[in-house]
Amino acid sequence: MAYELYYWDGIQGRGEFVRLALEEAAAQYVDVTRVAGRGTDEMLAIMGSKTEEHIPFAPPFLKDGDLFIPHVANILFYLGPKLGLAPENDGLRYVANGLQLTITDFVAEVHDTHHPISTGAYYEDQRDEAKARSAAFIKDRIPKFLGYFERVLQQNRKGPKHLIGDNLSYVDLSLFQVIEGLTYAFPKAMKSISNRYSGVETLHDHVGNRPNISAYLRSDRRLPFSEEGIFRHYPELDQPM
Ligand SMILES: N[C@@H](CCC(=O)N[C@@H](CS)C(=O)NCC(=O)O)C(=O)O
Repeated sequence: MAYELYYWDGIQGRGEFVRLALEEAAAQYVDVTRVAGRGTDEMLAIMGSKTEEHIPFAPPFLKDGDLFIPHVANILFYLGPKLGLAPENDGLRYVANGLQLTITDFVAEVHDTHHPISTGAYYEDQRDEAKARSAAFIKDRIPKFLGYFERVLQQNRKGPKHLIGDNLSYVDLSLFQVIEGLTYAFPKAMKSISNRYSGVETLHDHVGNRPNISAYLRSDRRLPFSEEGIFRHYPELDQPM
């Protein structure tokens, strides 16, 4: 049976981290809110259900049979072994999960660059705070997170091609998406650090050129970045590092 992915229609958002894993593995899945006749109402009905067991708080969530599995890192922890995108070794699966949770933290900080005060308020009503938050994010947090992932790559005893061992994992796919998103949101900042994190850049290029990922990126299943998602481009928030 096909996996069912629930996420807000029309944006990449956090759902994209799950889509990339499903696409790389050529898994059968349904992007439910994009299916005519199903749509966002079906997702909201599950989240608001008064009878379903184990209802999710927020999308993305995956439905596999009777199971609802929420949170990107948790979904990927579940899917990784089934899709052949997790380490074989049990202990290393927790290492992968730790790396993915670091990406979760990074993504939350990306979100806070444009919504530093309230998720529920308009960007325009928190623009000044967003400018201050983005400046600090560019100066301190991008280098700290990317520097960390660069070290993980360079210190991988199997070589710097992957974050863990010598096989592709879902964490590699997620780091690719982080670089895609940062490059969209903060092009000046990212240009100013080009070549600084060579291992991360190589991984990004390598993932983007994988046959299934490259075909997906060119397909209409890959939604464009926009100012509705997590990675938003507001020129006033972007500056060289
Ligand atoms: N920790 C969750 C975060 C989920 C999340 O924040 N989802 C957003 C969309 S990307 C949402 O709809 N949140 C609703 C809310 O927080 O009220 C994950 O990594 O999946």
